[in-house]
Amino acid sequence: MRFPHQIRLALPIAILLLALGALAFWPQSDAASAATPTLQDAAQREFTVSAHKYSFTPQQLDVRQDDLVKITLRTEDIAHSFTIDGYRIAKRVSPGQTVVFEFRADQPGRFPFYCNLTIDDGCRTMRGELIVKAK
Ligand SMILES: [Cu+2]
Repeated sequence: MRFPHQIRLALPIAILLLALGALAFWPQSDAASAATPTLQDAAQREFTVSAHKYSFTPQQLDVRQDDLVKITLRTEDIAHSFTIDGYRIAKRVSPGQTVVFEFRADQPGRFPFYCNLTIDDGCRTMRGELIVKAK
């Protein structure tokens, strides 16, 4: 009567070994590792943009395509906005406030930014440019 007892022990162990073997040969997902290098090449770029009557400082933001761009926006006087149509960005900042936002500069090219608020006529002269250099 020893033999059946040994089988009862051996069976779970065999199943366990088979399961471990299957895990070892489980196909690795290449999708994630293939997509990562592109973004790893990209840098995070940080800018502080100050809006005031009637311009932005700085007026030009230079980044490379796929950079993660982080902008800290503030105003030195009245409310202003930082608007880039090409990236569908429109951020409003009030006095005493700081607005922080991020976007991936995935499209190369030159993108004007401006203040779209109409409270003050002078705001229409507020212009700048985001330049995204192609990879
Ligand atoms: Cu403005």
